[in-house]
Amino acid sequence: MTIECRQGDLAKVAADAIVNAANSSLLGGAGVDGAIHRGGGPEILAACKELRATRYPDGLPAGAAVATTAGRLAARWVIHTVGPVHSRAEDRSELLAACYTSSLRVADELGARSIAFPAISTGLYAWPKEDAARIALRAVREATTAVQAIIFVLYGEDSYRAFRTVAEEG
Ligand code: AR6
Repeated sequence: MTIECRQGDLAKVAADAIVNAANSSLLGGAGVDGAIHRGGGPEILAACKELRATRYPDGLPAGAAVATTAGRLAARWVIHTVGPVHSRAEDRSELLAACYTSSLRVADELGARSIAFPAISTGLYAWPKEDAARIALRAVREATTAVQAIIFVLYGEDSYRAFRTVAEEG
């Protein structure tokens, strides 16, 4: 398995699956979520609404993951996961790690060989970037998966640097 960190817009990446940092409603939002729905078009939202009407009437819980079409995006599938909101009072690291492992499990079910992740929870959900990078990289390195290529697509220079620094620590 290869792990790559690159700077850019996740919505433009042509991996088999790209992972959306969604919220429990699955009905869209800002950040990566906004970019994915904008780029993919209404098919993604329609699939998310269907999921809410069937498997997830109460929404998708934090740490879980579910796939939909990627609509007009270059990827084949969007895997939606919900990161935890960062808390100083409570350690939610396990939930953040679970976003990565649950997404890889869904990717395996789909037969995806490449997957691209954003830095889940590091935007609106306020997780410190370097800590999030450590949790993300450990989770994917320790996962048992048939996925061959994992790409972290980092939006800003600071996120990219945080992931690069942690990746180089080994
Ligand atoms: N490509 C890659 N990374 C991006 C992009 C992009 N196009 N846009 C933003 N980022 P966030 P969260 C980075 O807020 O913290 C949404 O409203 C961003 O700079 O997208 O998990 C959802 O609906 C940051 O480093 O996700 C939820 O309500 C990282 O992606 C909530 O935000 C994650 O930022 C989820 O918050």
